Amino acid sequence: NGFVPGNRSPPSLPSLPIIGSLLSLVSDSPPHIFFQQLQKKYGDIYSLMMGSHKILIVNNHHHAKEVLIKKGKIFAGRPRTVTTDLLTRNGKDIAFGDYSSTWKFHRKMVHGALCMFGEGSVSIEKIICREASSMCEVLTETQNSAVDLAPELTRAVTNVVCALCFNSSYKRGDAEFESMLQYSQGIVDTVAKDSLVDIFPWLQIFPNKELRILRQCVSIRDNLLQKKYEEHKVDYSDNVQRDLLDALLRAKRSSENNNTSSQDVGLTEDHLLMTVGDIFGAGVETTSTVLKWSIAYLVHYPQVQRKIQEELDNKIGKDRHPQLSDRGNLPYLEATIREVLRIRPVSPLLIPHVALQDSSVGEYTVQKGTRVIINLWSLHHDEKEWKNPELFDPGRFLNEEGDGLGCPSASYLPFGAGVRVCLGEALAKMELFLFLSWILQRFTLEMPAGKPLPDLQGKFGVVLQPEKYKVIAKLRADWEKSPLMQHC
Ligand code: HEM
Ligand code: PLO
Repeated sequence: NGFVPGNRSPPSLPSLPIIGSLLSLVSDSPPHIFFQQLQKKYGDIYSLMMGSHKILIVNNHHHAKEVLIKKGKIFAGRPRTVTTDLLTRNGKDIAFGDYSSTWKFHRKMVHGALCMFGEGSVSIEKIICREASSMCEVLTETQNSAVDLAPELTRAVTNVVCALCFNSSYKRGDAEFESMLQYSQGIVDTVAKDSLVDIFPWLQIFPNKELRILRQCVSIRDNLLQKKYEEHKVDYSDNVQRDLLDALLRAKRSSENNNTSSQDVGLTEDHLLMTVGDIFGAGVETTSTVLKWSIAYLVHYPQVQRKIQEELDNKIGKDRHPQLSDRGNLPYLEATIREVLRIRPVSPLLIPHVALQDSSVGEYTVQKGTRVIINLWSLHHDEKEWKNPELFDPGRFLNEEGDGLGCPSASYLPFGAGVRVCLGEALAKMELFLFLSWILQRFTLEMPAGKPLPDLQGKFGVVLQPEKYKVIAKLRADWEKSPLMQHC
């Protein structure tokens, strides 16, 4: 009938001159929910204008996979925005950097460094267990009092990524750690939120509180990164590779010895610093956020917590610590982690992608330069794919017999997919499994008497964070007697 796929424009929101601001002004809902609501009127895939930029919003998994996997390379670009440019020295990092040979090279380097730790003598597992153990000691001390676990969870996660990036770690109360917590929260609160300056860059010339905070926080972060870099240069040796920063330094030196300009291969000091900055930042903010969500849900659903503990008691007992090789034997814990990542995805809109050439999604044409937002929230809350998507039910990830994992829907991409898939997926999964199994083997998490349960809505930003809450970590029956209490 003359229909050619890919020659139609997607439904489009009325293009008002300031539609960008309209999004945040017209709706009380955060963008991922608002974009999900707009599906009713415009369908699963629609476009809108933010300032002069055309944005395509994708709300179902078929189209999402076409963008991320089938046409992954075409949609592998990243937009430049005022706030991410400030954070990354104009896109010299991996996550917000555009598709280029430099970007590919740095992704490969990080991948290599992460693999080295998997096989190397100090395996990631050992590092995570060391931190889990130290965290459990602190929880034992603060037992029975209401505490915000966030700082301790974050310190544990930070130390894992610190070991990976800088071969260092932080003690409790370390001033540098406290300052990192502060600047990082400041960055999360202000970067990549599609605020007005990102839509209308000329607004930068006016005083802007958020931008001022971002500049301040980035400058504190940059000083920290620079310090680590200088320290590494001093005791660097070609023969030992202690961490990611050493791996990057080695690549830089070898390119310099071969007389290739570091500019050409993207191994300038800026690029090195921004790559470690990404891994350090992502390593800290993502995993700690998921741990905070997990604990919030566990106190809301004590029956889920009990079931995980039963599984831990049956499969591991109280005489030894959980280890990575137990992962296959603890399907209910694994299912709970998957359900947390479904119901509260860390990155509900992923990071925007950009079409590097003219292309299409489904039956619609997409012009080069269009920004594509994958609404992971819609994928994870799609009623056609998930029964009662708002309900927290780890059981949905189990097979029919309930003794192993199943795959309930293809509409599940917590780490993205394709060319831009998360670089830390394997690391994050190891951490989530080990930290949660260590905690729940020993402690039961409860709300302090008379306090309301944690809020489950979340604050939208570059990561979807839960609001602060306090819980009580109660040592489980018989734990004082466990041999693990003596030498943990
Ligand atoms: C990108 C999720 C942990 C490093 C991403 C993306 C998502 C994601 C959704 C964007 C994919 C896209 O734009 O298409 C998560 C979740 C985590 C997690 C749910 C924890 C549970 C980590 C960790 C690291 C990391 C621990 C570091 C070791 C990165 C990097 C990118 C990325 C570097 C950018 C990749 C690129 O643009 O090429 N992650 N992440 N992530 N993640 Fe993660
Ligand atoms: C978190 C705050 C840090 O201070 C800087 C930083 C670097 C990398 C970012 C991360 C922040 C937030 C989560 C991001 C990560 C890169 C990939 C990851 C965006 C801003 C996700 C989930 O996509």
